[in-house]
Amino acid sequence: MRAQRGRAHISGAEGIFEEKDVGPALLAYIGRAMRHSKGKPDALRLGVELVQSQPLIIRALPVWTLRTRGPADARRKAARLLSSSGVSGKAAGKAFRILANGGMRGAALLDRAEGKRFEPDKKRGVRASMLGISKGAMRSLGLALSQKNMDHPRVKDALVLASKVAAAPGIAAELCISDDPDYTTGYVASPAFGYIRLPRIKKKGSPEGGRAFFLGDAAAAGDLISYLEETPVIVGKISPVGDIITLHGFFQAHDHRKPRGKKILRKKD
Ligand code: WAQ
Ligand code: MG
Repeated sequence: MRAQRGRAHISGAEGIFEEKDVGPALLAYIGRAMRHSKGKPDALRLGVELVQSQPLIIRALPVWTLRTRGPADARRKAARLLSSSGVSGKAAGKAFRILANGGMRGAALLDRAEGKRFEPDKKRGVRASMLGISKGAMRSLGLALSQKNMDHPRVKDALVLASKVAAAPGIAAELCISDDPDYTTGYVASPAFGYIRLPRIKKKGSPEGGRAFFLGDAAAAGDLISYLEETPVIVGKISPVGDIITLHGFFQAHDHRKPRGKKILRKKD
């Protein structure tokens, strides 16, 4: 689904569905576009296509929410998480500047060392597409999120997208800030840490926002783009949804459990 008013992009969303669920899914997308906080669209396009190859089944990233005081604090914490995922300060700084400009439909694709960009079209960015979640995983996710008071279609969509991106070969991390003026929670996601929500990462009313994907291996950019755009991926299992914690507590828990990451984590909040 894609909705716009004039040339301005209002909202876009997609999923992978069984044939019998396509109709209800389209109706739900229409409802979401017509009630969007960015205003009523004057054009709404729906598209349906057959998934041609067997989707890859992946597990969703674990979810955490960090305690943040405001935009400066949330961004500082995002930068710390990115740095622990192997993203240089230079690359992170570039991503924050791109997101501050807003206006992209897709994500910026940057190498994690220098922040060099790899999107074929820098205005549009790279779209993660061909993604979805099984009915069973959707039900478990709804339950797990509602226990923490965060069951919202936006969170589910973002988690599915971030889980596909994090499962990509060669991805180090992702940074996301919504471009909706009313939605101020962003996230950093990485295969090493999971999906870490950052409330208050922008001021209410701000039109800025976007996504940046950080590449571990710049040579793999072509393969990564085709995976993101074309490989069908379905979330078939979820991971735990955690509480609101401090960055210090988060790093301590991860250091303690020695997860997939091989990096040395800094411990101070
Ligand atoms: N692929 C790549 N980039 C995308 C895609 C996609 N499929 N969809 C959106 N973007 C980019 C685009 O630049 C948008 O401007 C930007 O991301 C933000 O999109 O846990 O609502 O749909 O509370 O506004 C995250 C936090 C919400 C959810 C993200 O993003 C939570 C959100 P939006
Ligand atoms: Mg948006």
